Amino acid sequence: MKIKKILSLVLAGAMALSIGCTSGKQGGSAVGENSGGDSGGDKKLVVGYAQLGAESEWRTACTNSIKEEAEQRGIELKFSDAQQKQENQIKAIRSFIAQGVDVIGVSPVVESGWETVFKEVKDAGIPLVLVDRKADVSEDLYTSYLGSDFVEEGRKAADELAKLIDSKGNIVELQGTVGSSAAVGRQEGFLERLNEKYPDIKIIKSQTGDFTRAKGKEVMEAFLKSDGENIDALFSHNDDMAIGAIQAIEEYGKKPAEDIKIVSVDAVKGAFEAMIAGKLNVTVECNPLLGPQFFDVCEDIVAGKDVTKYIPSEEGVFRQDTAAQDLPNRKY
Ligand code: GYE
Repeated sequence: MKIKKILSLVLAGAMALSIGCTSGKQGGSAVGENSGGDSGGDKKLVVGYAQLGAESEWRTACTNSIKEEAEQRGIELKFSDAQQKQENQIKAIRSFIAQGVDVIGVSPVVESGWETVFKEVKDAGIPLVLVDRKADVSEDLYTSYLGSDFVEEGRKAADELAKLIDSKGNIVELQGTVGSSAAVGRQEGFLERLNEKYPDIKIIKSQTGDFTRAKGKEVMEAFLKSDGENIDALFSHNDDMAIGAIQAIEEYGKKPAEDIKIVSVDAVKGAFEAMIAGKLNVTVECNPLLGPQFFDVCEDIVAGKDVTKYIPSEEGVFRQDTAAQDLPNRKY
């Protein structure tokens, strides 16, 4: 009797073990335990993340958030920086497929041109999560999109800017990367608001500064050269370009945030410093700390849970008058 009992226990144990071992990438329980960190012999969750670049303070915060969170959860992260080039992102995704990762995350530098490679991901049976920026593909090609409502950010920026110039005047616009969902959405929301509510605000110049400080400065210099005496305000699609533009405005001999009002997007620390120095009026928040939400989704997907198609991040607006109080609480 006793021996029988021991034998059946051993058998049950062996079975449990073999289930544990074969619950490969789609296995639920193994992943739940993994998320706690070191879970004995269980398979680690392996995630490939194709970051788009390192063009701004926002991007650095986003990258750090993802790397730190992966480490905390004991997730093996394969990270790639595409230096703002779509072809590099596509290469990275293909290499993640070849390595057989459990989930792929990508922040698409531009919206178009993803169909082929996303289909390859789907054919390989690997779930795909869009992080931060959207791609213009059919919904069956990705599992979830996690990020900001860029159109809403554009609307908020228009309202803030209108307040600063009494709903009338000439403005210039520094756009983000051409064809990126962040730039497309921000411009759409901004224009929508101008058309609906502020007919006396005119955009007299609009050009891309590719989300970088250097380009923001260069393009603002060109705006000032041709229309310097005519510009009442600047709408910049991100803080880095606004910070570059501030330099250009000062070098031109005008006072940023006074002679030329400035509203930008992101709410990175550099923007708070500029507001405290009285050189930037408003920044609309766009949250880059996507690591925790990203790996929550990855773990849920692999555990076979239902995930929503769009996961929004929460965001606010910050103005010059409270910048000094706000800065110590900012995490990026
Ligand atoms: O606003 C900008 C960055 O995609 C939301 O990309 C992101 C944008 C962000 O370069 O600073």
